[in-house]
Amino acid sequence: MKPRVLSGIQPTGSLHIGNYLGALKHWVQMQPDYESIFLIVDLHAITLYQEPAELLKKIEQTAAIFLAAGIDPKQSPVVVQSLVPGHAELTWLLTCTTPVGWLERMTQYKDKSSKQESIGDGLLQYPVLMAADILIYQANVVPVGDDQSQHLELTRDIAQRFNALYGDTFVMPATKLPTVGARIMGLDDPAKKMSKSTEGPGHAISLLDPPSVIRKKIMRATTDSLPGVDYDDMGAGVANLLTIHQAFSGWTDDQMKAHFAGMRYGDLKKQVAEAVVAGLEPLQARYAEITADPAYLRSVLRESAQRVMPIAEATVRLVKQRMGVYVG
Ligand code: AQP
Repeated sequence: MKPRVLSGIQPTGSLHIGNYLGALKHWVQMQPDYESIFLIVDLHAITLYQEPAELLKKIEQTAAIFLAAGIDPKQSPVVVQSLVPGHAELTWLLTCTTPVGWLERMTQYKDKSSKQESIGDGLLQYPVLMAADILIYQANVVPVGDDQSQHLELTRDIAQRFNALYGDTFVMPATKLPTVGARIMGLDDPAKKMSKSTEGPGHAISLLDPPSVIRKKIMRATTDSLPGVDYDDMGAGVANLLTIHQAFSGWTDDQMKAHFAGMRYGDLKKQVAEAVVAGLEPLQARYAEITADPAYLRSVLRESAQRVMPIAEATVRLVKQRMGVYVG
């Protein structure tokens, strides 16, 4: 039996190179060695208001990007979270055993709630839904970017607490972070992580940006006032550009240093832009093919949900039995 991998992405906007380098790229690489399930977490997306017609479009766009990046749906189901009712059901059951103080401490909650005038309860419960996504499939490994590490720790706390209260029920999932690209920063502000929901034309590189747009965004990226790359005194913007290059090129630290040390920022940016353009070219070509056949994409989503449903139902039934909830 291969260990089971579970991960997901919110269909909240255009997927960017942070989502790709922090998550999607590694999912593709892990497929042969793991039994994988990949989620499009639309129930997470609605913890903040989404324009309904736009959300529907983004769900299918995200699915198409998964396939274009190299997820093989025959091997790894691509599941829209809301098609499997067990996610919401298990969330309620876990909510009842999760102290509210654990949720109020989450950095992402504090960050996102501080930007809202009034906060929906869903934003606070977001990490419980994420715990349910993982625990419902009894996943062994969860590959994510660095920003999700805290939620993964909480998932383990939730699972441990449940197991302690009701007996061994959940597998304890391990976090898997990429060695390069775990936190890609905004091109306009390297103090903030690149994010789908951050506005600004120069903030993120979308996976579907045409080459001319990619080049323009990188040439305008924030660096610092030094003339060129100095490995002993490096600003966050330059470090971010080098990380992006390394994550796409796969060069070692030594290769990077030998090539880029002393290079002027204009030349560095040109080379980073070309690495990104070349790295995204195959994905963009496959995306065009996949979206030309919407019926195929919809059949993948329907069949994927059918495939995972029995696993989800079995876990929910077990959890209910453990808690003494009536299962008939
Ligand atoms: N900047 C990033 N660098 C590396 N990895 C990242 N991820 C997100 N941003 C970066 C990883 O992408 C996966 C999917 O993330 P998500 O869509 O579930 O939500 P998020 O982490 O909140 O990502 P965004 O882009 O910032 O979305 P919004 O703006 O909608 O909240 C995760 O594995 C994440 O770690």
